[in-house]
Amino acid sequence: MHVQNNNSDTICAIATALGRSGVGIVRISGGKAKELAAAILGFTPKPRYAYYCRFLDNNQQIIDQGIALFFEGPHSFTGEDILELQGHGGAYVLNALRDLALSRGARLARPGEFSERAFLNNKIDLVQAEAIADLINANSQQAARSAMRTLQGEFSRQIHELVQRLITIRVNVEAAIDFSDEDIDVLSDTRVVTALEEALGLLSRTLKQAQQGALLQEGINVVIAGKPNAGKSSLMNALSGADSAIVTDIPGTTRDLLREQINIEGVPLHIVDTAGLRASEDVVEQEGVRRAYRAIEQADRVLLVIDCAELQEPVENLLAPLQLLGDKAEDQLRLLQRTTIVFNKSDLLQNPPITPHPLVHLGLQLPVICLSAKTGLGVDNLKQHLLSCAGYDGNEEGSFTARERHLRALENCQRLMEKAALGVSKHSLLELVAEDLRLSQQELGTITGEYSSDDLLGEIFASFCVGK
Ligand SMILES: Nc1nc2c(ncn2[C@@H]2O[C@H](COP(=O)(O)OP(=O)(O)OP(=O)(O)O)[C@@H](O)[C@H]2O)c(=O)[nH]1
Ligand SMILES: [Mg+2]
Repeated sequence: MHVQNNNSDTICAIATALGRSGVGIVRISGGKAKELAAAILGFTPKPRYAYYCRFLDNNQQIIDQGIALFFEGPHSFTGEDILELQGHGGAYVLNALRDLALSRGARLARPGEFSERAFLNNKIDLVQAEAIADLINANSQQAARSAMRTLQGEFSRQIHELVQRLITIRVNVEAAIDFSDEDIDVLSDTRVVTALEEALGLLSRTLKQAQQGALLQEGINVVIAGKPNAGKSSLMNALSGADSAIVTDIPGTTRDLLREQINIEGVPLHIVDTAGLRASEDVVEQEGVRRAYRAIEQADRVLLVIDCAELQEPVENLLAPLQLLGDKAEDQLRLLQRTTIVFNKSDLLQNPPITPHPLVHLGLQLPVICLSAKTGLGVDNLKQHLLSCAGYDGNEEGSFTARERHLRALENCQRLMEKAALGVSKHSLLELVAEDLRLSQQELGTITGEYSSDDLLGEIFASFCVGK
């Protein structure tokens, strides 16, 4: 396992947010924590006792009075000795306590360094460490609960179970290679095939739960695009319930990208309003349109907003603002697969279609939604549609927070195991099957941190806040 060479330093950080609050916490972890406790408190605290006492500076002046807690390693969050000083939550007191620890040999902790030490000392694995950051960043109950499930080890438990199953299968396959002269024929042994199928079933359930968790954590990017005056900014305001975008009847009102985040059933939607798509002589507008196309390229879902007055236009005309025609067929398809047609201003129609038929282009069915950004009629429909496009199954109960890198590792593992299963059924060389199984186990190891490069660890912990 990777060990940082400065792991022996004693680290210190203000663990609470800066500002004014009732309580603020300074945290110290490492070999000098006990000695620092004796100096600051004037006595050596017993582990796991709460002391209401004075915090003294190097001249025995009182900085503050509060609660001191001492945890002796390995029975602490980091696995090292930890001193926690809970003082009054103001900048002066907390800075003074931190500086005092620094003057007595501690150094400032890097972001996430406490969690990194907990990982390096085997108190938690990598997914659990990441779940701490996800829990702190969670802004919905669903996201917080799925982060908590990972933190409590649910994700790790499933990964370990998969690893155990893979080890058993590998032992059988390796034995068949080693004793190939003898009478062990693994390929006709249905146990290996069944075990692989069962493991694949478990893996696909884990992947599904992880996808739901990742969705709750990261959400999807939705870009509102269309011709000027179609009502894009009005739709942005209707979705967010705020009056953030300027709406006027002058075509070309929106010039720049405007971003809002909303939560639908806990799934974060990052919504982008864009400039109306049209050819323009105006340089500012031209730049706005360029930015709009760039946003469309990066969107998970594009809402192509069209005025209901164009309801009867042929589909080619309706899609024209997306400039599909100049692109390659596969690019067009990729964009269309991410596109929903939104007919807006339905309040101006006598009989607005309640469930409009999908429009067909290049053999693809494009979903169509009819709504009024002005009255709000149909906007809930659009929200449910976006949730289903995102793949959210509404079942937060079973999900656990996961990141893009976990999903990638699980998908790689799935691919390798399927290849191994195919190898067994086609009586391929056992050595090849064994290698695929070895690699699939390694993929799982990257999730929990058994196989991780220093770069990856650095990247993960650098995104944490200081003091965690
Ligand atoms: N009747 C009706 N009018 C609407 C509706 N949505 C938008 N409008 C009107 O259409 C005009 C244009 O609305 P915007 O939201 O500014 O349109 P936009 O697509 O953002 O326009 P640009 O930013 O210029 O590209 C305004 O006068 C809105 O009041 C709707 O659902 N019904
Ligand atoms: Mg606008």
